[in-house]
Amino acid sequence: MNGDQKSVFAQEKQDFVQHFSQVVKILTEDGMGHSEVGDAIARLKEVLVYNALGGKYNRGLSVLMVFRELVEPRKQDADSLQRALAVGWCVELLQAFFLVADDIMDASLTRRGQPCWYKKPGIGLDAINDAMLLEACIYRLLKHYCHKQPYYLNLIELFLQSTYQTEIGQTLDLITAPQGKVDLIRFTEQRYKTIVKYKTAFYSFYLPFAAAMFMAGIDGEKEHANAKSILLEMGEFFQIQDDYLDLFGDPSVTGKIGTDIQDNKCSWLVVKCLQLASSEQRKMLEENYGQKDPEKVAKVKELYEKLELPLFQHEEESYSRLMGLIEKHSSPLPPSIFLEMAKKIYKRQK
Ligand code: DMA
Ligand code: MG
Ligand code: MG
Ligand code: MG
Repeated sequence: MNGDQKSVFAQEKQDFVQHFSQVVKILTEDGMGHSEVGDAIARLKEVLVYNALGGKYNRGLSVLMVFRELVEPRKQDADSLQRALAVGWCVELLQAFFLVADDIMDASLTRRGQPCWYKKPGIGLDAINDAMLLEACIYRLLKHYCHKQPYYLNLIELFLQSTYQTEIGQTLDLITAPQGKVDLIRFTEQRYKTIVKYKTAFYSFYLPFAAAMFMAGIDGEKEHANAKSILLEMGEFFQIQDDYLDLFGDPSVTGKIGTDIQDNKCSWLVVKCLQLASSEQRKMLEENYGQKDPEKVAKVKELYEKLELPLFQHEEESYSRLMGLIEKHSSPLPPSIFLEMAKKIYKRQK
C-alpha cells in the first residue's frame, strides 16, 4: 500500500499516537508540583499508559478525521489541530474507562493482547478507582485545551450524555445476563438492539463525530440527529461483529478471549440461534448456556456452527441499509466521512 492509497485513518494514526505523551504530560505535570500527591500521579501515569494505548484508536481518530473534513483548511491552524487531537484522546480515555470496568464486570482475562488491568498482580479491584481516574482525566483534558472555546460546554455535555447512555446500556447488558439464571426468553432481538445502541453505538460512533461537529461549529439539532441516524446503524453492526468475534475471532488478532457464553450474555449469536433452533436444540442451549464449564461452552459453539448463523447475510443487509441512510441523511456533511468509517468496520477481523 503506498501513501496515496492509505486510508485517512492510517495517515492520522501516527500523529495521534505521538500526541499521547503530550496528553500524559498535561495530565500529570501539575500534580508533580504538589509532592503530597506525587505517588497518586505516578499511579495515574501507569494507568494511562497501560489502558489507553494498544487499541485500534478508531474512535479517537474519527474525531480528527471528521474535524479535518468539516473545518475549512485555513482554519486548521496548529492550535485547532492540537485541540482536535486532545478531544480525540478524550474519547479514547472514555473508552479506557469503560473497558477497565467492563473487564471486571465480564470477568474477562485479556484485553488488547495483555492481561486485563484488574488481573495484574497487586491491582485487583483497585482497578475500579483507576477507571474513575480515567474518566476524570477526560474533563481535565477538555478544560486544559478547550475552556476558552465557544463549543466547550457542548463538549462537556456531549461527554456526560454519552457516558450516561453507555452506562444505561451496560446496565441493560448486565441485568439481561444474571449470573446462574439462564432464561432464554429474555434474549429477544428488540432487547438486543436496545442494549447495543446504548452500550456501544452512542459512545463509539456518535460521540466522536458529534464532538468534531461541535468543534467545527455545527451544533444544529437536525444536523446532529441526521448524523446520529447513520452512526447508530454502524454502531449496531459493529457490536454484532464484536459478538461474533467474541467466539469466532482469533484472540491473537482481537487481543481478547471471549466470555459471552460463560457470562450468559444477550449476544447476537444467542439471539439468532434462538430464532433458528428446534425445540430440542433450544433445550440443549438452556442446559449449557451461561456456565463456566468448557465442555458446555463447546456444546453451545457446536450448536451455533451447526445452525450457520447468518452473519454474512446480515453484513450485506446492514451495509446496504447504511448506504441508504448515508444518501438520505449525510447532508450537510460530506458522505465521505461516513463512507471512510464504514470502510473501516465492515469485514473487520478485530
Ligand atoms: C462493550 O461490550 C461495551 C462497553 C461499554 C465496553 P463488550 O463487553 O462486548 O465489550 P468487549 O467484548 O470489548 O469486552
Ligand atoms: Mg466485555
Ligand atoms: Mg460487557
Ligand atoms: Mg464483546
